[in-house]
Amino acid sequence: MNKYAALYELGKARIQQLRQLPVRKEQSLQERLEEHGITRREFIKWSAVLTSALALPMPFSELMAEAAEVADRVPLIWLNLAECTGCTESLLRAYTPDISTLIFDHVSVEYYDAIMAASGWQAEENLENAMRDYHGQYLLVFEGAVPLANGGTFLTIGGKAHTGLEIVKTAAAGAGAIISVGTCASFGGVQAARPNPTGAQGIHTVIDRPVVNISGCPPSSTNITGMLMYFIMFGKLPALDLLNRPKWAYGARVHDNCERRGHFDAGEFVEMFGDNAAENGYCLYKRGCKGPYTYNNCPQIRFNSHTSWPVMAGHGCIGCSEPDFWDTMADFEQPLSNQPVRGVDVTADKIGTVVLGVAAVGIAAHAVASLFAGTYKGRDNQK
Ligand code: FSX
Ligand code: SF4
Ligand code: F3S
Repeated sequence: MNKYAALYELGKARIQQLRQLPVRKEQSLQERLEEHGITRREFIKWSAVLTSALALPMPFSELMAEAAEVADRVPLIWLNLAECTGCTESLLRAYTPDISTLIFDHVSVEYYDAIMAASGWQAEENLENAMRDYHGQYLLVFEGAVPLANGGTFLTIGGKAHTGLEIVKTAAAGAGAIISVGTCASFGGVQAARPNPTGAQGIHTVIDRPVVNISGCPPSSTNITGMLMYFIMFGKLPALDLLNRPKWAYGARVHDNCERRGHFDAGEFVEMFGDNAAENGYCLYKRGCKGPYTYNNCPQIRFNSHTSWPVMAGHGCIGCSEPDFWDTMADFEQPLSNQPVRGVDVTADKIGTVVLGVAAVGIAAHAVASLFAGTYKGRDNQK
């Protein structure tokens, strides 16, 4: 059996297993979609798009649709720690709820600090009940970093003043799978920027279990929903890179799929924001774009109901899905010059200042690509 056939069988068995579990939502997904005027056809299209975002062959789109229908059988606990809540905003704040948002609504959210109605003692009780009732089964999502300085007291939550560190450890012990959403939960994020007074760290550093990192500040709603759907569909974690990010989302650089890449290769750069080159959509490398150093699928997936992404909006990528980007990628509007991968700067300057023939530009661009390929070759840890 080839690997896709085996995965398909695994997905089918998992969905069958989920169907046996009690329905947890009054409304079926079908009714929910109809209420928002979303047709079956649009839903099928959504399944196909998410399937291709997960780098799965098209027959899996049928499984994706079925998995979405039984998503209410999977209990989810979402905990907010030290962060700005932008990740939640990225997922839920659409002008009109898109299909991803509605599917997320359909998942059995047992506890979610940022959006639930309960507060205080009642909220704490809800969390304790959910962790007890669904021990070993719940999908646990962390949003935000965990501060470790002063015994973790920079972050205490609720009437019992549990530290973030205590909450992370307790919740992780009973989880079926753990996902860190956002660069803060993945790598510490803005809290961990130098000098990191609260000792903030990514979640995976304080627990002894595998954690999938969906980095980005914030990540796209597709990357968040895609990861949830992958777990619902297969009951296991996807292939990950060395930073524990799913390869389907973080397997290529922003630069590899950027719509301005042709301008980079042709040596056509924006020199100043507002110049003619900017108006013409030229490459933003010289205005500090960190797309060549950043692994994410933003150019294909985009944000805000798939309407735009940073480079499309006219600003360079700031490297928000990479560890320590606040320190290592700044100045955000200047190219890196003293970084380990500075070869790209030299080459781009040459491309920008020397009049080269088409062939020579091609060779230079190829050299840049190879340089990065070489730099990052060691990151993959799974086939
Ligand atoms: Fe961090 Fe997410 Fe940036 Fe904000 O919570 S990844 S600061 S967008 O919201 O964690
Ligand atoms: Fe796109 Fe930035 Fe790469 Fe230019 S440097 S092609 S703007 S990702
Ligand atoms: Fe972040 Fe760069 Fe994408 S800044 S949102 S990784 S384009």
